[in-house]
Amino acid sequence: MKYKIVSDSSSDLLCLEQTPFVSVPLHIIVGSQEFIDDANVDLAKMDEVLSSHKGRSGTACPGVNDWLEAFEDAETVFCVTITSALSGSYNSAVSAKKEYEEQFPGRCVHVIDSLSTGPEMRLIIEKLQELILAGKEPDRIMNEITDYMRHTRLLFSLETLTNLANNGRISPAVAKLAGILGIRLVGQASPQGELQMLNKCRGKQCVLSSILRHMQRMGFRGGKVRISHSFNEGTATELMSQIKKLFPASDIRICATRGLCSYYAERGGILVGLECP
Ligand code: X90
Repeated sequence: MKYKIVSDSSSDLLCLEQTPFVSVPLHIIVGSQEFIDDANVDLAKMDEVLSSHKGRSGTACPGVNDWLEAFEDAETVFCVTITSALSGSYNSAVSAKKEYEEQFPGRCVHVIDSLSTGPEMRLIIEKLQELILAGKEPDRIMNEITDYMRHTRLLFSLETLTNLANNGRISPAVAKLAGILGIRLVGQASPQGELQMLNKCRGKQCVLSSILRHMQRMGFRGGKVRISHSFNEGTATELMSQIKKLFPASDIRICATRGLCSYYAERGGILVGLECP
């Protein structure tokens, strides 16, 4: 085995065809219960436990050993993490890289800070796979992926910011908007990998037109779009058909958020990763 792609579970991706791939789970802790964000996580149960839970809840990123286990025996690893601005996942992957390369001279781990999460990570992973399958060398792959990441964005719509606010992942100014009922927030991943608000919406139509407007402002003219939704397939599907209507050539795929993104995006949340020129 030569190449392997590894990411943390915030990518909402469990497996990949044709290329060795492993997802390393984050953990969601609700009172005395812990949900491991792997293929077996019971998302309906987690949602139920969270909605009746009154106390604290939080998350934990993978530890160094979790990453090492995922690297396994690969010669060259491309490791894609959630934004280092909001999680320790990247730092722990970098420590694992150092340990792995020391222990196995000749092997190499490239850790890529997505400065994002969910569907934008999937775009990066799919591009890595494409470059691997094209037979390119690791240095060339890293150059091309760095360039590709200048042309991907993340937009999202959130119905509540409670878990982000309670865990200190958003600025106090944004956190103030957390409890306003009926308001949905449309935002983007900032260039520094933080959550940045763009506008407030009341109702689904406003969310859809706001996302479409921002996509066009970012220069989207019909490339790849990856959508993750948290218990909101309806809005995701509607967004897909509106994008298709404007840009018939776009390549769009929808999936459900796994544990980590479900916890922070909460019920109704939509995440959109897109390519732009
Ligand atoms: O290390 C950990 O415990 C994980 C912390 C993750 C915190 C942020 C998760 C965000 C998930 C929410 C909306 C999109 C925000 C994107 C900002 C870059 C998704």
